[in-house]
Amino acid sequence: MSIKAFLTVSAAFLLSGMVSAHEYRAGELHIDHPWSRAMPPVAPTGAAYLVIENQGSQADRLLGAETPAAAYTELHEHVHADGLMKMQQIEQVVVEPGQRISFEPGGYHIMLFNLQQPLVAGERFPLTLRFEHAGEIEVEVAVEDQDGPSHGHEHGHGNGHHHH
Ligand SMILES: [Cu+2]
Repeated sequence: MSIKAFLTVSAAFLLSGMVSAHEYRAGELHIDHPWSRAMPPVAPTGAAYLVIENQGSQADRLLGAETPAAAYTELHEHVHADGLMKMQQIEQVVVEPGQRISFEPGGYHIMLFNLQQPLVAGERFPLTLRFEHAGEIEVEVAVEDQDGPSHGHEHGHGNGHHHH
């Protein structure tokens, strides 16, 4: 193997290591890659994203979430209103059998209010998801200094930067 090929492989390995997915299972629910964007230390709020897949035969509902990283959380979605994107609180997120729902910038997210600690890239914090049927699932949210695994379109949310 040439030096160049070796370096390329190493870089690819490092990169994949940094964004390595982590996943969780509770009953028929599959939770993939909870993550949050790194925020400046003064930021009062943040947001957590993840993917919920229902591999069972009955619908379940995400009712809320708790984390020591924030005083309280709300389930949010983004909506178009009068040509503007804005976010609003929702009571629950229904996950139908076979459905896969992505929480991502510009869409569903778990809003973190009154951050109790800075969201520093590379660190993780626990988050407990509360489902109607699956009950409580504790996951670890990876803080990432990037836009996350999905690079879909994004609308302003806090002071997140956007690089392409
Ligand atoms: Cu929000």
